[in-house]
Amino acid sequence: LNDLQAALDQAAPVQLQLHYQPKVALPHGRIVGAEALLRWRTAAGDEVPPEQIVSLAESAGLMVALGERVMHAACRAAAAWRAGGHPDFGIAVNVSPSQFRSPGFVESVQRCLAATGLAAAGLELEITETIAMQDIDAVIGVLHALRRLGVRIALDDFGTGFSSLAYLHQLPIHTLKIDRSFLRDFPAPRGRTTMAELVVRLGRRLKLDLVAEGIETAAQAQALERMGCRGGQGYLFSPPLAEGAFAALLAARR
Ligand code: G
Ligand code: G
Ligand code: MN
Ligand code: NA
Repeated sequence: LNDLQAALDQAAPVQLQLHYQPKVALPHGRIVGAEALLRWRTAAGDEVPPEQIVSLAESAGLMVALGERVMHAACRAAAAWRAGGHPDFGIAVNVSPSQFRSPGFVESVQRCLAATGLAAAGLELEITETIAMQDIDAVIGVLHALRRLGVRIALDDFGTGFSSLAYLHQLPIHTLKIDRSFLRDFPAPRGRTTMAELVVRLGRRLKLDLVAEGIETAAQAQALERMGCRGGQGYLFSPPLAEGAFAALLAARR
């Protein structure tokens, strides 16, 4: 915990880094954006998994500050990539529960866009079912305020939490992200229905954009595209990359 506080205190945050995993159009893999993912290598050289960083930061009351730092860095990078020849590039940023519920959250998003010059449509905030299911009316209010800014909203890890379908229908979101656990048995032998397929059908029925996570094989990418899932992330295309490596990949794919 003291280490995390120290990592946050540093003027030049070399220990805390953002990696970027390409988000691609299916089935071919043209890069349309990226998801920003937190990485922390401690001074002692240990890699701390992002879930652990987030839960540490949450319990220490540091998550709002950390979340703002992440969003700012990701938006700054995305603005540069849009200006540098990828005008439709979209950056996806994960939002933690305490961050989403903090009173000034919508204003902090607005400030971040103003400070980085990123067009609102270039930012997609990823919220989890845990966020979405608590105090649903308040959540819907915040989501509408974010939509009024022009920001996009994705529901992350869909299907792994406890959201009810009745609530899903009410949530003003743009995108459903299909959790990578659903791709483990996918595609299935002919005739067998998979969870991935059910989620894609549900998303299409609700007229949501779909992004499948954890795509590892070309067969998965093709099957998803055939069902109508137009977005994907996964090792088939690229793992999360450090900022410089991601920029190089983006430049090479122009
Ligand atoms: O990169 P990796 O697969 O290890 O990330 C695991 C999970 O950690 C992500 O799916 C995401 O939910 C969470 N995570 C990564 N970066 C961030 C971040 O900046 N903020 C929040 N709240 N969660 C993040
Ligand atoms: O936000 P979320 O928890 O979904 O973050 C995605 C995480 O999943 C990334 O941190 C990344 O390390 C991991 N990941 C990304 N692509 C793949 C993949 O194709 N296979 C597996 N097993 N993990 C992946
Ligand atoms: Mn995510
Ligand atoms: Na996810």
